[in-house]
Amino acid sequence: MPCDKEHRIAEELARLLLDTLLCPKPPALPERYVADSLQTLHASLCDLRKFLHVASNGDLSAKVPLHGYVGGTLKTLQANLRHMTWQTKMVASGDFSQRVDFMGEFSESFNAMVAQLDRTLQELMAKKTELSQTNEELLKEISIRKETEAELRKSREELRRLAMTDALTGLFNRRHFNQVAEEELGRALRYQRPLSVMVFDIDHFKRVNDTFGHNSGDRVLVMLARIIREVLRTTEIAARYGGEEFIVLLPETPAPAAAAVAERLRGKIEEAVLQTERGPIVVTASFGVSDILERSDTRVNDQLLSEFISGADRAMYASKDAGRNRVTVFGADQLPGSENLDYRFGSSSG
Ligand code: GH3
Ligand code: MG
Ligand code: MG
Repeated sequence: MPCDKEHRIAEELARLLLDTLLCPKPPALPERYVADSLQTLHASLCDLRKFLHVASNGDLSAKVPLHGYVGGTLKTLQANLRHMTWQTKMVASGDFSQRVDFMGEFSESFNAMVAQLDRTLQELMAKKTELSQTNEELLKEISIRKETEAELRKSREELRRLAMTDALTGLFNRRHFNQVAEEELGRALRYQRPLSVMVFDIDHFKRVNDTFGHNSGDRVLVMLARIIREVLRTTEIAARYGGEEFIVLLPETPAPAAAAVAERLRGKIEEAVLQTERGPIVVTASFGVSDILERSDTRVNDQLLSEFISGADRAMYASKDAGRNRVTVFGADQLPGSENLDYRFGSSSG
């Protein structure tokens, strides 16, 4: 049986060690306890407190202060927690193969969470692939559509161009000329601006065909179209009006100026030579020019346009009657000009 004193000392020691374990601030070891083992035990308990404090705040790098069973267990726990920290980092960087197996229920939840993350990510990737495929297909379709649209636009423009041009000469055709002429006539009447029309027809063209062949005749028509383009300004609108008959609309141009243009054209045609296998071809043409008559009524209709053109037409036939290869102005009595101009035809009053 221990005596009273021993019992008190044991009690005091137990209290001191318990307080060292339990109190927020550990009591110091009274100096009267000089035994080494006691000092080592007290110091170890204090170190253990410090270690646990630091570890509970998340620092897993502190050195475990104890050896033996408790120290070994703490080292294992510290190593496991460090490993788990590393595993979490690996998961964060996309490695979903990580599994925790030392922490019971936590391990199960952690592993389930990682597996779920893995599945979700794979589903997302699959969706992304699907979406990018769809996107690619859409882009392809859009570019095909754009191409088709561009082709359609091109064909439409080409059709529009074809619909307004004469295939042989590349000049405007009769239909398009009439359209433009109607617009120009309306404008000229509305704003009281001068406007002239010139008609010309190749002289004795039948003979050209008969002598040199139809193909050579065609080439003459093409040559004439080239001369027309060379002589005319871009504002002047030229068309092939019939087989070997051409027509030109001259905006902002009164009859005398139009007659001068016709005269220049006539001269160029007369000078031009087309070389063929059967010899050179030279042609002339007969011209008729007319400008718009003053009118109080500014409305344009088919009849007005054909009246306007028929003036030039009649002047052209007057040129034919007078011996061909000349220019006649419809309605002109006396106008200065070259000797080839014949102004005797027609009258604006009748
Ligand atoms: P005129 O001086 O009175 O105008 O005599 P012409 O021979 O030119 O007139 P006519 O009306 O008798 O004959 C016109 C000729 O123009 C007949 C036709 O074969 C020819 N012609 C019309 N269109 C074309 C064409 O596209 N190509 C060719 N090569 N000839 C054509
Ligand atoms: Mg003719
Ligand atoms: Mg003719």
